[in-house]
Amino acid sequence: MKVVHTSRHLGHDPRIEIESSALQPAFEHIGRAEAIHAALLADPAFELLEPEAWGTGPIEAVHDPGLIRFLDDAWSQYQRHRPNTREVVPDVFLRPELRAGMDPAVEPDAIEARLGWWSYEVTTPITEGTFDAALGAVDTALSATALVLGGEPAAYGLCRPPGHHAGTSLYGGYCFLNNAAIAAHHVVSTTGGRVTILDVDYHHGNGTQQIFYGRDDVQYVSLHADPIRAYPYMTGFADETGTGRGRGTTSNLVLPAGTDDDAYLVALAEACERITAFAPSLLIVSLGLDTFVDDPIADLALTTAGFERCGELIGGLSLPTVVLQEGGYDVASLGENVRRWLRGLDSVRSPAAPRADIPPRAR
Ligand code: SP5
Ligand code: ZN
Repeated sequence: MKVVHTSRHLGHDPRIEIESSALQPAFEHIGRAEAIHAALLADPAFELLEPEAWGTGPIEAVHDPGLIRFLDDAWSQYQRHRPNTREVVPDVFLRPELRAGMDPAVEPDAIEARLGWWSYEVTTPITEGTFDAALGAVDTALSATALVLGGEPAAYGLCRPPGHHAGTSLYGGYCFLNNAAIAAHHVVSTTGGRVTILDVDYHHGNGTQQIFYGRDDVQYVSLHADPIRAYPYMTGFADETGTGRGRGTTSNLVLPAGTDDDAYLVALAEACERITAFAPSLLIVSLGLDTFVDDPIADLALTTAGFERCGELIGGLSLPTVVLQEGGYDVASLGENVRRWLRGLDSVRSPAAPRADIPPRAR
């Protein structure tokens, strides 16, 4: 299987984050992607490639251009009056009640206010090279997608930073730009096909859900810890199923603490049924390995062998499949968990079959 990877992720280098009301070593750090890279490099079943440069066009098709401008200059604007700040994090947030009864707010000028305008939480520091790393993760996602549109049955994009918590005009949850959503929109807009994003990260992908909530050309199916106890707490409940044209195209399957391999595979089989009913021309998997039994910020109980079974089950859908990295924080096992998940996917696929519903021009 082809793997897209870039060292540009090294630019996003947080050492600390605020989590559970305490200052902690950052859970989302460069060692994660380095561990996955090392595990795939050591296995001859994987061929590593650098991404191409896609520019900001495909990003602006999904995100507010103001968010892109903010990410481009937030770190340097902050340094101008607070020099030598390593990790930049908001102190305040714009809640509508702050301006209740007044004129609606417009994007403010002060960096403290801009941080609280574009972010919704405090666990996602911006460092000096964060924007370039986020652009590199989008290039990685789009390049992996191009491989699959070009006829590869599957490809993996080692995206870092991850993307599924980033919304149209919002960053947070270790995510700045929504790699999977940008890839999905690119497929829909260039091929006219339908896309499913299957999100198996431990956390609900609030950003991906928001971006496609009113659309019927991209299905969003997520398995995640019940938001009654798990981040992002505000979204991901089972009764969120889409709106307008998008009614019925969002599925949230919520899981109790301690869910093990067998119980998880039952839920994943249900997700596969909903995907089959939607009949997409291409599948994008938002792959989080934070469902692992030893993950430091999560409470599910999947094993390395369970991840291989998950890959097999999804491979059984026989859809052209783009796998994009999201979360997973037990760095000691992360590389092997990704490797086994991808080997599972690959083990059941037949060689690339031409698909009638993707025009040859776009492949
Ligand atoms: C991509 C991704 O996996 N983002 C996850 C972001 C979660 N960040 C905040 C987590 C706060 C959870 N606190 C759980 C208490 C366990 N010590
Ligand atoms: Zn996660």
